[in-house]
Formats: sequence, C-alpha cells, structure tokens
Amino acid sequence: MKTRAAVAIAAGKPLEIMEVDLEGPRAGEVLVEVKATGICHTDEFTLSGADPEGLFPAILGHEGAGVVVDVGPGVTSVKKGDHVIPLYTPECRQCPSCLSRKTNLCTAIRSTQGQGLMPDGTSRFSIGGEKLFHYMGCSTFSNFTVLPEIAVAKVNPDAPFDTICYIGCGVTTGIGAVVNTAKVEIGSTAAVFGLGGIGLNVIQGLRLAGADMIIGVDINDDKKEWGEKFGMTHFVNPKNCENVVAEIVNLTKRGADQIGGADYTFDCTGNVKVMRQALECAHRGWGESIIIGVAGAGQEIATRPFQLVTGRTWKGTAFGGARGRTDVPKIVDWYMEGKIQIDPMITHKLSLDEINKGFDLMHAGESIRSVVVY
Ligand code: NAD
Ligand code: AHE
Ligand code: ZN
Repeated sequence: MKTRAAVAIAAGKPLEIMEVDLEGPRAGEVLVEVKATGICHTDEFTLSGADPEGLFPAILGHEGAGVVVDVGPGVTSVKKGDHVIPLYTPECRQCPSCLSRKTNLCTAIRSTQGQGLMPDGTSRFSIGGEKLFHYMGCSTFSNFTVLPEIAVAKVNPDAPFDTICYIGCGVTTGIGAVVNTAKVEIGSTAAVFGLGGIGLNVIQGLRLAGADMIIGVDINDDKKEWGEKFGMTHFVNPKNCENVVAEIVNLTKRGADQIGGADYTFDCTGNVKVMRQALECAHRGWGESIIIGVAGAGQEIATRPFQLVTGRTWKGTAFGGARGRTDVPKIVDWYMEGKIQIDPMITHKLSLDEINKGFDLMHAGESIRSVVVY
C-alpha cells in the first residue's frame, strides 16, 4: 500500500513529506493506522545526527497512538479495530530480561530494532524500490506503520488519540522514572533538571508519589509557570545563581545536621554537565540521581568517585522502567480517570505537512509537546 510519511532523508535536514510504499504485516506483525504522534526530543536528537544508532533515510517518530487495521499470521493478542499505542520498548514476556522481573528492557527484538529493521531483518518501508529504515521499532511519522505484535499496547478505545499518543513516550517516561525507577516515598525532596516534555511529567509523578519539596531547574524562565502547574514547589534558573548544586543543597537543608541535598534528582536534559550537577546535589548517604536524558555520540559522564563513596547512587531509566503491554493501558486509564494530566502539556497540534514547525518550536523552547494529528 501507499502511505504518507515525513521522511528523514539525511541528518540535519528538515523532514520531507511524501508518499512511500508500505508492505503489509508478516507473521507476528500488525498494520496500524497512526492517528496522532508526539514529537519527542529524542526524534530531534536522532535527526540532528547526534545518535550513534541514527540511520538515514528513515521514518522517525515513536510517540504514537492508532488503530489496528490488519494483522499477520499468528497474531493473537490484538485484532483489527483495537486501539493501540506503539512501544519502542516491547514486552515479549519470554526473554531472559522480561522473565527476570528486574528490568523492562525486553531483548526479543532489540538488535534488529537498532538496525532500523523488523525482527526478520527486512524493512516494510520503501520508496521507488529503495529501502527506508524503521525507527525505534515504531516510525509513527507515517500515517500507517507495521509493528511486531509484542510492540503494541492495547488501550481503552474511548481514549482520544491526540492526547494519549504522549503516553507512548513522554508521560510514561517521566511518571515511570518516579514510581518504577526511583520508587519515591511520601515526604521526599526532589530536584528535576530540564522542565520540558519529560521533566514536567517527572514533576507530576513526584506530586502523585507525595513528594514534599519539588525543585525545578531550567535555563528558561518561562518554565517556572509550567512547573508550578504540575506541582513544582521551588524554581532555580542556573543562569541566575552562582552554583546550582549549592543552591539546591541549601534549599533542601533539613534536620539537625543541616547537610542538605535532595533525596531524588532527575536529569531530563541530556547534557552530561547537568547530569553531574544532578548527581552532586543528591543527599549524602542516600540520594539517588536518575538519568533520563539521552546524550550525543562521544559524550561521557564524570564525577569524583567520592560522590558515590559517600552514598549517592547514579541510575538510568528507559521508558520510565515501564513494561509496555502491561503498564501503558493502566496509564491510559489513569488519564481517563483524571488521575494524571496530559492535555495542558500538548501546546501545539499540527498536520503532517507542518511537522517541521514542531521541531522549530522545540528548538525555540516555545512548546512542551507538539502533536501531529493525521
Ligand atoms: P525538551 O526539549 O522538551 O526539554 C528539555 C528542557 O531542558 C528544556 O526546557 C530546556 O530549557 C532544558 N535545559 C536545557 N539545558 C539545560 C540546562 N543546562 N540546565 C537546565 N535545564 C536545561 O526535551 P524532552 O522531550 O523533555 O526530553 C528531555 C530529554 O529526555 C532528552 O534528552 C530526550 O532525548 C530524553 N528522553 C529520554 C527518555 C528515556 O527513556 N530515557 C525518554 C524520552 C526522552
Ligand atoms: N540510540 C541512542 C540511545 C537512545 C536512547 O537511550 N533511547 C532511550 C529511549 S529515548 C525515548 O525518547 C531507550 O529506550 N534506550 C534503551 C534502548 O535500548 O535503546 C544511543 O546512544 O545509541
Ligand atoms: Zn521519546
């Protein structure tokens, strides 16, 4: 079949909207009509050329929602008409990682996914006979896409596509980092670096978890109001203070020893210098710092080992530690029940033809989430 898609022809170039060829689903695969897709900073990261796994030409996009329109042989868990969210972290429930119960990082199809291919090592997308690469196993910047059955979560059919698409990455990553990875306790203190599409969801996760003090950190002052909407109690702009680590340590001084430091800190910037700041303002003895941001090729983190010797823990999280087929339908239900907010964070709705505007808005710091509605 033919489908309209935004194609990433080469690193650093705007996406090109065109009609591409899409082969139907093979065994264990499903064809999904994508109804809406968010634009995540990770799409920008790959398009920029900073992603060591970046491949071109490709169809990017990994934050979608849509309807199953066809299934290949052997598919049992979803059927035509089901509403689904594509999963860049699949859940096969059979691989050693899924069975370990220690991680959400299913390994069933990770190697072919990283090569921009379906699990059988081929691509379903092409143009004029030339192969186009899939992206993160999702390619939601195409109106129709093919996904492995283990990489779709079946969700409440009453939920609106143009908001729940954000659960396909940003919402789940932010809230999941708090509840699955950090396991934040009631009364905790926390600092969140980077108040974009991910950081604001960390903030709403912290409020949900009952954190007492939620410090937001961003170099853009406009983000103060945004953070406050979702539960932030204090705001720090590193540009307006001498030392952001000292500032947070000061703000969090509690108890007789007045040591200071947040119980939990989160990097949602992808900047390795910020990752260090986030670690070093975590509390001596028990503070945990969670890396969510994705850093470019060649970037490395550094700190004095003494920071870890004195009891701080450095952790990372992908997709908020969520097991997609199990957890994503629950998060959609939380949204439908009003337990979490999504709508106010979706600042822009665009057509596929306007998708490059979504990247421009992100670069200008003017959007939280732009969503393309097909
Ligand atoms: P975004 O562009 O919406 O937000 C980034 C925010 O960081 C902006 O508000 C920006 O002003 C702020 N910022 C930039 N430099 C800063 C600094 N030095 N100090 C403080 N704040 C600073 O991006 P997003 O969509 O929220 O994504 C954030 C990061 O998370 C990206 O690196 C993205 O690739 C990554 N990500 C990771 C996962 C995962 O599973 N680990 C999932 C989604 C996104
Ligand atoms: N390809 C990059 C890493 C990109 C990355 O870390 N991706 C996150 C999801 S970001 C979503 O917006 C992730 O899930 N990582 C785990 C995985 O298996 O990819 C690189 O550095 O090579
Ligand atoms: Zn993402």
